[in-house]
Amino acid sequence: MQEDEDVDLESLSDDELVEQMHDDLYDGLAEEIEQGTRILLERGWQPYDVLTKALVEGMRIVGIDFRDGILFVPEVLMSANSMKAGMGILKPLLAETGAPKMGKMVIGTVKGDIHDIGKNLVIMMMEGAGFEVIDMGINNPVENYLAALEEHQPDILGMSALLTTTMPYMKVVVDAMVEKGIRSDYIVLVGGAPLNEEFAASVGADAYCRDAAIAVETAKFFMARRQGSAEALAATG
Ligand code: B1M
Repeated sequence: MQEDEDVDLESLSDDELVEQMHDDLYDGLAEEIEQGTRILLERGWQPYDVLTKALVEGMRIVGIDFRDGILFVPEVLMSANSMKAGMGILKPLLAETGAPKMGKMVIGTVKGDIHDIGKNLVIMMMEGAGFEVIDMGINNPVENYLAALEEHQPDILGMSALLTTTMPYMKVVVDAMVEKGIRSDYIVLVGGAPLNEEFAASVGADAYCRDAAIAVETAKFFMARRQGSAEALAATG
């Protein structure tokens, strides 16, 4: 790890560069993160590998020191902004164009929660896999979810929560859908670091998605099942 701010990123080996990017993310150096991202791509790295090995892993390290009281909110915000700068370069590469639409999803972070990096990654990966995605942003009360479902008529509702204090709000949303008699019209997928499968089942979601790649796989699985049932229904008249 090099502390020198003027380190020449081009001169580093791939492993050194990835390690340096973890440091730069930690230090909230957005320009360096953009440069490192570009260099790895120029060296033939797959966008998904740059995302997971350099950026997501860097944020994991930031999270440990945030938890332990070594980093504070302003510093972590700078790390988050640097991560977003790198994601901005990867986004068009992960989002293929012209692919037939696989389905439509609306997704938002729940009320009381302003974490959006994970949600944004899910959006990037879903768009890359050919889904149309409507981003509801952060801090969404139940009314926003219901309005978005009505307006956009998606196949999938996605919810994200990063705090143990906000994740129970997902049940408020699912309960409201049940109450309105629309729960079975949608596939409900949930995600966020503190969740797990048991929790997803307990709030009445269809599935928990551990990461963005699994969100894509899960969405495809449920869309295929849905289309299969529709075809079966049509066949039986
Ligand atoms: Co916050 N924060 N934070 N934070 N923050 C965590 C979550 C925390 C674990 C840190 C820690 O203590 N180690 C902790 C939560 C503890 C808990 O509840 N158990 C925490 C805390 C306590 C807080 C505050 C309360 C701190 C304070 O103010 N004292 C505060 C709360 C603000 C609020 O929301 N009301 C707060 C604030 C912030 C910042 C604003 C500084 C910043 C957010 C910036 C932003 O998002 N724009 C921030 C950050 C960056 C983090 C950490 C460090 C990183 C989160 C992240 O972006 N990870 C985080 C520590 C950690 O998680 N290790 C932490 C990278 C991202 C790619 O992963 O979000 O898990 P993740 O998303 C993954 C999967 O979870 C999944 O796919 C994604 C991609 O693979 N996924 C989904 C996520 N959503 C999905 C939805 C789906 C499917 C999959 O739908 C279908």
